[in-house]
Amino acid sequence: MADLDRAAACLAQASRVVVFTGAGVSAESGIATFRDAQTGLWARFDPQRLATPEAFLADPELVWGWYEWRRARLAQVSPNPAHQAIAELAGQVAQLQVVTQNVDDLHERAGSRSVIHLHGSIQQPRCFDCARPMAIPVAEVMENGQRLAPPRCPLCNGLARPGVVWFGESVPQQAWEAAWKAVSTCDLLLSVGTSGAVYPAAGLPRRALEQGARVIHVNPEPVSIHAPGELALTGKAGQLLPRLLA
Ligand code: BV8
Ligand code: ZN
Repeated sequence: MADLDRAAACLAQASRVVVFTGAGVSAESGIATFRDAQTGLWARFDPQRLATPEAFLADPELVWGWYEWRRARLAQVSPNPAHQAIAELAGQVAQLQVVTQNVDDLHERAGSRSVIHLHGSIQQPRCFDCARPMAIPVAEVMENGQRLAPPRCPLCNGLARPGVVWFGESVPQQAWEAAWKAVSTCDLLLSVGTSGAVYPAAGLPRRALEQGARVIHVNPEPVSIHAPGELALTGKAGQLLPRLLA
């Protein structure tokens, strides 16, 4: 039985599904992933160097400018067929929970509800000092690498920071607990477009396998699988998911 048929059979038997996504699910919307050597976000900047509180404090204009460029880019793109197929899946299974590592809002814009954002949201800037949410209109167009001074908090004069989880920062407890609970009780985890490089998020598919769920990976790169309950579909999410979830 072809892998896609096996995956579809798994899905047909599933009633509690988690869709776990990474940057690859947004790639066909035109949002650079982290690891694409040519266009990836790492290509121009090393997020591990930039996506940290230390980097922000050392050079707020560089880091704020990088995130605002990403936020301006997001305003110019749309959800792709992968996001849409995931949103439609909610009407086909008894329980569906989307857990994303992405900081974009493309799942929500495709119609997915109650998306768990393990690494926060680029759409929710807040004050670095008092954490007050700050509604900051995004610049129309920005060049990648353009420096921009972050606005100041009207309450305490602290600097605005992106509402994302940086390296070395903890995943928000509520988000982590909700994700852990969903993964611990699902009978199928669909892992879409992730290199599995960043922890603790990357540990979620293993948790699903350990508790007896099936795991299906969707990635154009081959994904090494370790357990009988695991399946890897090689291909782009925007092409495979509409066929798998049809
Ligand atoms: C934590 C938000 C600790 C920001 C992100 C040393 C010091 C400190 C911590 C660590 C350390 N060593 C390890 C750690 C832990 C660290 C970590 O895991 N580091 C890695 C690099 C080794 N983790 C952390 O720091 C986490 N916090 O550990 O806290 C702690 C504990 C107690 C108290 C205090 C602190 C927090 C990590 C969160 C970082 N923030 N994002 C921003 O966006 O700028 S991570 C960011 O990178 C993403 O959110 C995502 O998680 C990750 C990128 O991975 P992917 O999404 O998988 O993307 P990638 O480009 O890698 O892969 C894309 C995939 O898609 C590829 O496989 C590709 O083939 C595929 N693809 C491409 N096209 C398609 C496709 N698939 C389908 N269809 C397509 N069309
Ligand atoms: Zn403040």
